[in-house]
Amino acid sequence: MSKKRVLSGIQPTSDSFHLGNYLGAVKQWVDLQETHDAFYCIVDLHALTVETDPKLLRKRTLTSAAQLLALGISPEKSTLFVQSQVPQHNQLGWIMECMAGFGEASRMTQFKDKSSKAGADAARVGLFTYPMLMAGDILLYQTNLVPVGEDQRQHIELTRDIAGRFNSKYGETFAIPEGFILKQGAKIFDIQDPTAKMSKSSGSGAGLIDILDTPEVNAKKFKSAVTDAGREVKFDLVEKPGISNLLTIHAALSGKSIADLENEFAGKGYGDFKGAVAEVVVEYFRPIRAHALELLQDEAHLISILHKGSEKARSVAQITVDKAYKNLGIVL
Ligand code: ATP
Ligand code: LTN
Repeated sequence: MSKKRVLSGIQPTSDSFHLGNYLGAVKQWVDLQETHDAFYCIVDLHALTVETDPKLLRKRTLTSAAQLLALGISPEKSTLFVQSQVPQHNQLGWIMECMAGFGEASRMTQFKDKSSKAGADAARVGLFTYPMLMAGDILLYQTNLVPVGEDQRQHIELTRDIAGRFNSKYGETFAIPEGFILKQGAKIFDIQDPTAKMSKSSGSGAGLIDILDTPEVNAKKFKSAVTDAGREVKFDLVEKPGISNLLTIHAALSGKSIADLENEFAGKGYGDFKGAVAEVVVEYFRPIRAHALELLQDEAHLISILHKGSEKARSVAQITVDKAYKNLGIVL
C-alpha cells in the first residue's frame, strides 16, 4: 500500500524558530517522515503578508532550511522545498479564494488578531487571503495529514470545508486532509506570560526561547521564567500555568512522563526545577544549533537541496492543478 501523504509549512519570519515551532510542529514533521510520504515547505509567500525586508527574507529562508535539516528533516526521506519555487501554489491559491466565502474567511481568528495589531486599514489584503493560500498548499499534494500547532486548527477546518465543497460541486478532486495536532505540546506558552502563546511576532523577548540563541541566553531565560503560587511542581493548567508549561517542555524533550517529573521534583523547589528545565533544553539544542550554523556556511549546498525538493514538488503539484482546472471546465 502506498504511504499516506503529509504536508506542512513554516514561515521564514524570524532569525530562529522558537521552542513552540519545534514542539508544536517540526518535531512531528521529523517523526512523520519515517512513516509517511512527507512534503515540507518554507512558506515565503505567506511571509509577504506582513512588512518584510528583502535581505532578511532571503537570510531567514536559508536559516529556516538549515534549521529544518539540523532538526532532523532528511532530504532523502522528505521533499523539502520553498513555496515560491512552486508556482502551482499561486495557481491553486487563486482557485481557493474563488471557492471560499467572504463570511467564512472573515471568521478566521488569526486574521482578526494580526490585523487588529496593525490596525484593520493597515493590514494587507494578503493577510486576509492567507488561509486560502494555505488551503491551496495543503490540497495541491492530495495531503492526508497536516502536522501543526493548535493555532492552525481553524485553518485546517477551512481547508477541509473548501475541499469537501469543491469535490461535491465539481467532482472528486482533492483528498480531505486531517490536522495532526498533539494533545500535549500543541500550544507552548510564553515563559514570562503563560497565558500567551509563545510567538515570533508578539510577546516579550524574555519569554520567547529561540532555538538558535546561545545556551547562555536560553539558560538565563529559563532560570527567570515566571512561576505560580505555591511551591509544588505539579501539572495544573488553571492554578499553575507557568509550571505546567515548563513540565510540558521538559517532558517533550527528555522523553519523561509528566507524572515521573512530578515525582522527581516532589519536595524540591521551583528554583531546582527551572534549573533542570534549562539544562534539558540547552543540551537538547546545543548540537542542533551548531549543526545549523555549520550548514549556513554553505549557501550553495542549501539552495541545491531546496531546488531539488522544489522540482519534485512541482511535478506532484501540477497533477492536482490539471485535475482541478479540468473539473472546473478550464480548457487545457
Ligand atoms: P507567529 O506567532 O508570529 O504567528 P509562529 O511562531 O506561529 O508565528 P509559524 O511559522 O506561523 O510561526 O508557525 C509554524 C508552526 O509552529 C505552526 O504549525 C504553528 O502552529 C506552530 N506554532 C507556533 N507557535 C506555537 C506555539 N507557541 N506552540 C505550539 N506550536 C506553535
Ligand atoms: N499558516 C501556517 C503556515 C502554513 C502552513 C501551510 C502550515 C502555510 N501553509 C500548509 C501547514 C500547511 C502557520 O504556521 N502560521
